[in-house]
Amino acid sequence: MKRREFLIASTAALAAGRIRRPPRARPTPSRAQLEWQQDELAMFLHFGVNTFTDREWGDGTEDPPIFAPANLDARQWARAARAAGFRAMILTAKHHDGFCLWPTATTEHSVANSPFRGGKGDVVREFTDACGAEGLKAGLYLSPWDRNASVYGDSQRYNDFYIAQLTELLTRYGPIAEVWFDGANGEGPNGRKQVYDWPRIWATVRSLQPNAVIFSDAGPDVRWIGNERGAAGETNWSTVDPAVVPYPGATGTGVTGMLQHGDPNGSVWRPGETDVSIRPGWFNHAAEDARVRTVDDLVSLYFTSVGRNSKLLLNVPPTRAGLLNAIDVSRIQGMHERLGAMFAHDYAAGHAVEWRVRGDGTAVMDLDLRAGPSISIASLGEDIRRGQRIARYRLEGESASGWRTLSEGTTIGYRKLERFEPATVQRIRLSILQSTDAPLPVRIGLYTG
Ligand code: FUL
Repeated sequence: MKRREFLIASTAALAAGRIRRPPRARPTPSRAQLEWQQDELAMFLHFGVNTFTDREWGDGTEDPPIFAPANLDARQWARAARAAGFRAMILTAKHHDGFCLWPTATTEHSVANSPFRGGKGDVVREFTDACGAEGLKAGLYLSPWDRNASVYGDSQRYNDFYIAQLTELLTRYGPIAEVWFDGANGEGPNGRKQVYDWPRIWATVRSLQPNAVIFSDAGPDVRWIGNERGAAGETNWSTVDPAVVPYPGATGTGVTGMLQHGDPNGSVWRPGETDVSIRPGWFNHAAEDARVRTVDDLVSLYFTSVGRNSKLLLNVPPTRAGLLNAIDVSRIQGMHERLGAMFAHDYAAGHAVEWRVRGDGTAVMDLDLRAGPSISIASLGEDIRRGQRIARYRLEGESASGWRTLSEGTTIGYRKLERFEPATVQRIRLSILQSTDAPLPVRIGLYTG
């Protein structure tokens, strides 16, 4: 359709009140946010004193000598991640127990006082080196809640202490692609109340690692998806209203909905990250070896995260030996192979697409498949460099018995995956029934599944 015709069509739709045009340009991703999303898969590594005490939340009284991984090999982590299609890894440099996996000048509660490499070890260094060697991006988790630090709760002093830790991590180890701030704080009613200086924390990341994305419930670059089950919202906008989740751990009206679904009229680009563990816990517990997620389960997590305009941050925690467990490695490898087979042949590739915008502002894409393959998966994608626009769509297929609806949905964004009953179709039609701005052509991939 020519630009003039399109303008007439969208003006008519606006006049009819079908499209709500925001007052200013809609948000679009930064380069770092775009790359973050295109990576699709990142591996989370929870590792620390909890690995040795078999706990999920340490209380900060652990003795550093208990941290004694005898065969730690970060290259094994990175090789397994890369071979399974992951493009980044994020390590818990410090969890809530306050134990630091690098030799820090800020506390005695660190690897420097453990037997690991005779007290000369640095897990963060081995981790970032391994990421570099395997071509993976490195990310770090630095828990704000610290149950060991004596200054925790003395707000100004702890903020200084925390900034010093962050500064060590962001200046010693080369490029860090993602800095992860969790929102947990389990202090009870009589616990120490710490007021975090988020503006200062975020400004520190910006100045020391300007290309990193900052993750937290409140972004500012990437938001938590709101649960640890591995499910992004079926409707998932990458834009949010920042006032609804003003700081990590905020609980208020609308927080869960904003994290899960975003907001079509949100003023900032803040896509959701879906973090979930391959095991029942975040840390490795040998007793849970029989409960590692199956390949089927992992594939379905891919559909409910990457396939819903999110990114999958899958936790695969190292064992006490300091290695990824063979069961976990075989499951992620199985997931990679299954997905590879599923998306090996795109039946839409090379077929002519016809695109037209109707008088009412809705748009239609027709794809002539001629041969009539049996398909059961569709991958849809918007060009998010121009923002996220689609709010409702329908996918139909034409066979000898006529047209039938294959799937219907709301948002698409970077990637939307649909599974449906296998259908032998000659033509495919995607109708964009509602959008927040002028609809643009969508990437369509069709697979047998
Ligand atoms: C939460 C923590 O409390 C869990 O232990 C885990 O690290 C999860 C990813 O974030 O806030």
